[in-house]
Amino acid sequence: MTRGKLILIEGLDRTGKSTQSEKIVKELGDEVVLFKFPERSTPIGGLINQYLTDRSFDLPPQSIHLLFSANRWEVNAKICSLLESGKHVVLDRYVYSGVAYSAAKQIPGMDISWCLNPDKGLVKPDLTLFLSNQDSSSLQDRDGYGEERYEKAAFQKKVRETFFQVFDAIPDDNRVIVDVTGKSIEQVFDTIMPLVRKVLGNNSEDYLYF
Ligand code: ADP
Ligand code: FDM
Ligand code: MG
Repeated sequence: MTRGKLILIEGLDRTGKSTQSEKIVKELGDEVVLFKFPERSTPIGGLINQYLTDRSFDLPPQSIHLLFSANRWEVNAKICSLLESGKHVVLDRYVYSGVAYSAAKQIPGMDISWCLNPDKGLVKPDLTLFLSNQDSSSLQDRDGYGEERYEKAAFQKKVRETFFQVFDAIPDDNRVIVDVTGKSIEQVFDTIMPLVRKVLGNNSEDYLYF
């Protein structure tokens, strides 16, 4: 049996990651399992959820960074065993968000390399689709924007720049920047689904790791 493939949907807040991840899973049915990071249902995920939604619950940037990474490690064994069993896994955010949001805070010592370290050893996706909107300010009009800690225009702009620095720092031949500016949900889906199908069709057995 060939192993399943790991597909990651990345991007800033409200670029359509969850919408597109869910559409991929709906399209492919039983052969794929969806995970969303942060996974808020675990013990560590509960702390992360509190940090994101309750401004009176503060943590040092280093601590929350390590919790986001620990949250990925909490779920890692499950993801790996699904891949081994031949199921494909779709991720809604993962390591790149982890590094970009923390490094964007520009805390002395917390550079991209520091931020990546606790994620080293996690499986690298067979395909990463970064949903990129040229104008992050237009995203503020979408439902729910501004409810959580990082949803502020100035910080989002910084995160966008940092994502591209992270992409320069972490080589990945399987990463595609998808320009979603002005595209409808269906137009984005029609752009990404052929890329997903192509990756699912190749029979590489080796895993890549961060
Ligand atoms: P994310 O998971 O990246 O934060 P969502 O998928 O939750 O974003 O989408 C945020 C909001 O924007 C939702 O109300 C969704 O229906 C809407 N939306 C998603 N993609 C598009 C698009 N291409 N054009 C217009 N609205 C969109
Ligand atoms: N986020 C997400 C991080 O800061 N680090 C991480 O490792 C991950 C996975 O959490 F603002 C941020 C990004 C976003 C917030 O994400 C919650 P969702 O996709 O809106 O649930
Ligand atoms: Mg989402």
